[in-house]
Amino acid sequence: MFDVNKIRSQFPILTRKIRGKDFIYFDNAATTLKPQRVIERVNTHYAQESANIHRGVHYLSEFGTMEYEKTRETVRAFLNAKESKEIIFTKGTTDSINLVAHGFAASKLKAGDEIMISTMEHHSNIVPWQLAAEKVGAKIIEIPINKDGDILLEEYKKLLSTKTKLVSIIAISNTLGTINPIKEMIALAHEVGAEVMVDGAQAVAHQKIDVRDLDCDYFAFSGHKIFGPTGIGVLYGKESLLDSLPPYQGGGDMIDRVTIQKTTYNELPFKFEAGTPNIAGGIALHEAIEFVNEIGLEEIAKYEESLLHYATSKLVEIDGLTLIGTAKNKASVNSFVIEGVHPHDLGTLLDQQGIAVRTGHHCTQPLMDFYQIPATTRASYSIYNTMEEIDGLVMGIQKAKELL
Ligand code: C6P
Repeated sequence: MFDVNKIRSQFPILTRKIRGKDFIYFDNAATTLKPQRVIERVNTHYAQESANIHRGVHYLSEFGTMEYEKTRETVRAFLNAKESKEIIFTKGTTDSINLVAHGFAASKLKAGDEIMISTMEHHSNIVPWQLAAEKVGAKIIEIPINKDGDILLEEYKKLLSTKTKLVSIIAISNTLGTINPIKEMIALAHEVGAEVMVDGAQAVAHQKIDVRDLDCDYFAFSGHKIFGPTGIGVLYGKESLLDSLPPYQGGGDMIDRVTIQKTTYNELPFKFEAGTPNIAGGIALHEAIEFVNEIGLEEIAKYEESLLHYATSKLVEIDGLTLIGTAKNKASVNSFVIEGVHPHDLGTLLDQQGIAVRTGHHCTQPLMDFYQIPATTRASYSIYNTMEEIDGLVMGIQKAKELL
């Protein structure tokens, strides 16, 4: 049984006051809060286990290596990847996408090739591809959307061709909440021989991901958006494709043999993991994923759907409020604008009431251009949020409206 109070009790930050008020956190798409077990695992590492990994023969180094590699296996199982060597630890989603984009520019793209991304991509899934395209003279092709925030699948099909070398697509939009039909999009891209990268930053904490069922070639996510630490993320890639990419960065751990003139590289996954990694973050990511596994992603999705449904029904009753992102298949995000109210002013007034939302372009400026707005206010929900908190948000918005 899903018990929101039991879940809330595991997040120490939820007991604190912000500006003298009960803390209501609706900025979960930016980062999730951390449960006690994740905090403790980071603490224990530094207090009791501090050591570098993959290098030492002493006890703590070997222990740390074992724990870090345990997380790799946890992530493999979580994503249903075939091999744990297909799981590369990175700093986060941005880093994972840059790794693949760098590899594509260095070894797979040539002038005239096409990279397809949609209007709703996060800047992290736009700029790395622009950098790659600029290096070789490739082109960026935009997959269009409609005003509800749905991908136009028929247009997508028409845009795909043998020139398409890569499609990189957001699984769930951080701004609109749209759940994209990625499985279908992947299959269509494969028909023309393109590889597909999925930006899973907003997906992993909200829906079950099975990379083999999706048949995606690369999948990226960040630990901090799934109740884990910042500074640790994941790139999944099919083994043969990761093998075909050159290293991203040079340094310790990614080498096999170094001479002054030439280096041979380590095998997967270490070929892409140069330098001392975020050891504590990697180890604690195991706790975050186990936390999610124990609740169950189906239960999480069901509860969040009820939050979204309730919040949407309440928000649309507010005079002058327009939802941005009204796709049928949506995850727990409400972006909106209110006539005569600037999102930043609203965000500030909500903050004074202890309510955290995000305001701005949410790192999706092309999407703001598409809707011809400078910014939205975004409330994004997670498993510890309650219907009462949503009532608090609605009241907070009403109060702010009266003041503005
Ligand atoms: N979105 C938001 O408030 P990093 O920073 O690398 O952990 O994640 C980047 C990123 C990539 N893709 C998507 C879909 C994202 O939502 C994000 C992060 C946050 O919406 C911060 S801008």
